[in-house]
Amino acid sequence: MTTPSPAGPTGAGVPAGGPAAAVLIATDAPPTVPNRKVAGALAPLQLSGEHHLCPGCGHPVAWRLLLEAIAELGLANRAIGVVGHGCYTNIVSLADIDFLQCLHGRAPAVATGVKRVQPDTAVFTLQGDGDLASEGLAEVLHAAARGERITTIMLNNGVFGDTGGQMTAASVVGQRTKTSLDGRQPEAHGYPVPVAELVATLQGSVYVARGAVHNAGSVAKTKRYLKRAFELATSGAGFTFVEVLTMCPTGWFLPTADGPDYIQDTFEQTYPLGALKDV
Ligand SMILES: Cc1ncc(C[n+]2csc(CCOP(=O)(O)OP(=O)(O)O)c2C)c(N)n1
Ligand code: SF4
Ligand SMILES: [Mg+2]
Repeated sequence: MTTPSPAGPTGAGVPAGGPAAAVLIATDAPPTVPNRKVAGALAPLQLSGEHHLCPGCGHPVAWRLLLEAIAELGLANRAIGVVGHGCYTNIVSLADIDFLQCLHGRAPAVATGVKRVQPDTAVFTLQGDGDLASEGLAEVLHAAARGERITTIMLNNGVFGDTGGQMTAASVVGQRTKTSLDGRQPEAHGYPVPVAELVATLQGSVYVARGAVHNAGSVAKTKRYLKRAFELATSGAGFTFVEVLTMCPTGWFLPTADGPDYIQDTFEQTYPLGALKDV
């Protein structure tokens, strides 16, 4: 075994066997770097690191990508977000951009009004799958068909997370929810509604993509999708839509760490990732 020499000024021992030998650190010396994070962890436009979402929730990752995209495109001063109701709505209290909250599912209609009154703004909606696919599906389809110059973002975790994890129109076949304890069965509950595919068929939509936040590669691509969607909508090209698959271990009855694999093994089979439409 290598025996360290007495600790030097840095506190680290020099191995008797020379620099190439294993290094043992003397633990009785003061640390040479502070025992805390040295780089800021807040995203641009993020006011606080505090949120009330569950450990392992995917929404905060999507929030971060959204804020980074807005900041990097220089849209912070003219971005206006319109949210519905859900766990994701907590973004309004920790992001330094303007938000409106509206009735469940109605965000695309409210965003239409905002954009038409203030055409120079970068208007987007942030909605959950319960909000958008279950409560307000007509709103997003009409906004897309009209070619509104807004961006709609749907955070899809396949449950009404905020009210306890009930099944939504986007829950996948076999998914266990509070209202489908034996798993979603097509005979009893029907099939999931693929919102992104529906929006892509409408002439007024110019960009449709589906991303996810369960691994590093998907996180990087999702940010690119968001930036492209904002660029096209703010340039006046038409309606843009980005769906983001997010983890909800609480609503899925899963241990926190199993959330990413559940997206990969289950959601991705129903909702393939990638750009579905690009002008
Ligand atoms: C008209 C109306 N119906 C129901 C509710 C109750 N409600 C509040 S949040 C929520 C769940 C939203 O689920 P989702 O949009 O998927 O967001 P998540 O919580 O999963 O992020 C529901 C049903 C409400 N506020 N208003
Ligand atoms: S219930 Fe689901 S969506 Fe809501 S905070 Fe918890 S993990 Fe996130
Ligand atoms: Mg949801």
